[in-house]
Amino acid sequence: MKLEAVELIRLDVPLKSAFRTSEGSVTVHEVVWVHAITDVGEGWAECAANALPDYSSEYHTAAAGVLRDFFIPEAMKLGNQLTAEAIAPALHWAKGHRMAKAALETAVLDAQLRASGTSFATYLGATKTKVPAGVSVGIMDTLPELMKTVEGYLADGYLRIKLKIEPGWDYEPVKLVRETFGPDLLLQVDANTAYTRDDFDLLKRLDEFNLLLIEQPIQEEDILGHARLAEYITTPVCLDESIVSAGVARDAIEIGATSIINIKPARVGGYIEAVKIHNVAQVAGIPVWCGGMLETGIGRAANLALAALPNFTLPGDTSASARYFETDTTEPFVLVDGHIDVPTGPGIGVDPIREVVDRFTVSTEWVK
Ligand code: SMG
Ligand code: MG
Repeated sequence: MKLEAVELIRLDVPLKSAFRTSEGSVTVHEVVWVHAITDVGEGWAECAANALPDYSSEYHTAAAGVLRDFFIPEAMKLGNQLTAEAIAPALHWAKGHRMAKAALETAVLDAQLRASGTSFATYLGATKTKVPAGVSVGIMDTLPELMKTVEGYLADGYLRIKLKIEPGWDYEPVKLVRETFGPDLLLQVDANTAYTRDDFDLLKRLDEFNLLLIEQPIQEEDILGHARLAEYITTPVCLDESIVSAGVARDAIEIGATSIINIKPARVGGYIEAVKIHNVAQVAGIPVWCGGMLETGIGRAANLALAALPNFTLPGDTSASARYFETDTTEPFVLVDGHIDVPTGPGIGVDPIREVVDRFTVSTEWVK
């Protein structure tokens, strides 16, 4: 297999409503796609980097730049030795930029699997044909607005609610949701690093709500701080931003900083590394679930395949297309009895809808 050209596409996909986290608010999903042209066919991937370097240091135009200037030329240098498995070793010299690396690896993997008639699910080792869906609920201006939103998602059939929290939007909203929807609701929170080591008493107050987990309460580099917090509170601590590789996952588990892991393939450099984290966690008895970066269908399809691996035992942020988009870039993923079907076709199993993609495209750049 050989990489002949890559089209980098910048899309602006409108969201149905603003999505606010402790890091900021987005109303448009601004994203870069990698469209790989190989001698055996084409492949697609959505790069998870946000418009701003707020979730991590990566952002979409930087991802496009590092892909164009370094990663795509490096993959082209592999000549006919190109495989998806060869991408990470070839890019190993370059520090960081894991979302950009993941996008290139995923696009090449999509081409490779389409050519061999293999689905992502089969390649990754999936054992399920559908996966339970949770939904991530942004920070709202008012409590009534939050209640109405949660009620709507429960009516849709979502099996688990994740509330975004930050200082000033934590105890009260969590209490209200727990009291209103009862003790059986699967409920968790995500702080996106909004707290510090000085906030442990505040976070301990959430123990009374029997949450499934608290996700990334403090700074991503502070793994020891998370271990200290995990000793201090009863709510299980789940790391997201901190876990950037299987090695970090192994260490974080060993020091007790995380008893559940949110796996996002983009954050860790791709699906191959994501499976390694799944395996490390499985051996350690640590459950995992699949996170999300507001992906359109192109990114969501591959995440659903990953979420079908055996140690993904908690509902993921793998929501239906309608959670975010009036119009998705692929055939929409729909919620049926709280679950979403894992794509079965070759590669990611879905195709971009040309006229929709054209409508949302801001710019394209060919790298040859
Ligand atoms: O795809 O539903 C989704 C988004 C889920 O909350 C979500 N993602 O930290 O887990 C997380 C956030 C990051 C979003 S950055 C805009
Ligand atoms: Mg998170």
